[in-house]
Amino acid sequence: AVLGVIGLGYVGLPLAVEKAKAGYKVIGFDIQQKRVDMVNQGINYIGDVIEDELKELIKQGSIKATTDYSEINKLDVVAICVPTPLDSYQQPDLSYVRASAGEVARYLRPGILVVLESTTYPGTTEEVVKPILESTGLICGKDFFLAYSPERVDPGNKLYNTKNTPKVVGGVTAGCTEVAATLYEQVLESTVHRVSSPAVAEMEKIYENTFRNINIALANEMAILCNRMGIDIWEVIDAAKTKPYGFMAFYPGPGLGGHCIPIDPWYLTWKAREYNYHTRLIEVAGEINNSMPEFVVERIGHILNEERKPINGSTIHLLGIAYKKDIDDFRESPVIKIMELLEIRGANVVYSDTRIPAFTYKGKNYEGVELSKENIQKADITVVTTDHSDFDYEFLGNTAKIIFDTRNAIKSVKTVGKLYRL
Ligand code: SAJ
Repeated sequence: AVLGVIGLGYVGLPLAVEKAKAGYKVIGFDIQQKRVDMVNQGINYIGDVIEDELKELIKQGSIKATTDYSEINKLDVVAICVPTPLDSYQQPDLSYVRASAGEVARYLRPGILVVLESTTYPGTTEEVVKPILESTGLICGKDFFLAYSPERVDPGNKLYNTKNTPKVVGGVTAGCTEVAATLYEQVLESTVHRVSSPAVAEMEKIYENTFRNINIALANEMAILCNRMGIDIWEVIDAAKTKPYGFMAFYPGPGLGGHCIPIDPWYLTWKAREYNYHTRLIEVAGEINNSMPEFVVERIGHILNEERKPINGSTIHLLGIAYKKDIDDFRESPVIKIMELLEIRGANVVYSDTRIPAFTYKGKNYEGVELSKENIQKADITVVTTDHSDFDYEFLGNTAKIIFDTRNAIKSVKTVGKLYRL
């Protein structure tokens, strides 16, 4: 069988590799020629993909990538794994999903299975994708099959990957569910959990990510309150974790980054309005999470004030730009927001992040500096914003005058200077 994956990003490429390893012939589709060329040269750009495996699969001819969507007419199955971002009005932007469904419709072949994997609001598969495909005159469930099956990749997770993470599948008809579930059972090692409709599968994914968002917001609110009360939130969480049942530790941080957790709940908020429901908890959690960059900057101000130093003119060294540890992605990273807020206040902000040696944001180029003795000693304060494993925290503890640790990364390290924590 020939399988297609539309969208060769952090979801699509690992899925394409898994399907090819399972013995399928895979065609990857992407609008970015650069990505298509890299895949065809066996060059990997996604952390969770093993480059040697990709090279081997390309050499065997098991995988190829193309920007020519007409090759969809060779497929038995196609998975749509394109981004579902928010637009500038915080509204769902399904333009990539619609465009991909449009291409599939253009080359729709009877008998094909179409699976939407992108995280989206409940109703998308039946209300958006199905009509586009049925505009061809072919009937869903009869002439072709359509299902929703959410991706569950956790970038940088060494334990769980596309292959061994349980998969949820919901088809438009019982037949669609069966066809899709059978495919995943052949491709993945993990269990496949069938649900009665695409909407159930869409909702369970959004629920998973909203669950994380809300709980992180609670941890952040507790951190703000503990700071006012002079209580160490990290000690509180470690103590709460001793409860062997019914408690799940989440940690405060400089804010919520990434392209899923901060974004997905707003898809639900938007759809809920159609049903006259106001998702208050999601909105309050969003306000709390979005307030963390300001909270971090406020704390930096207080700490420098202790040294009789204004933020204005101070050199502030941020450790880590990525939105979470051990990855190289800075999209939606709260650290960028912190940088902006500090620069507005006249600070001289420098950063170190080996995974992100340089980046451009709002037309301005930023270059990282190395975590050297000289750079640390030049800074008026060193802020741990991303707890990358490869930062030398002992060295930092022995060198920095003042450390503000927003990730509890320093933990048991001896510090010669003053150590503050979120
Ligand atoms: N964060 C905290 N405190 C925590 C946990 C996370 O502040 O206790 C922050 C992180 O620093 C990061 C953001 O939240 O900025 C999101 O982190 P994340 O751990 O949820 O990781 P993502 O967004 O890369 O991937 C998540 C997946 N992660 C986990 O379940 C651990 C999973 O929810 C989804 O498969 C994935 O989003 C997705 O694609 O939906």
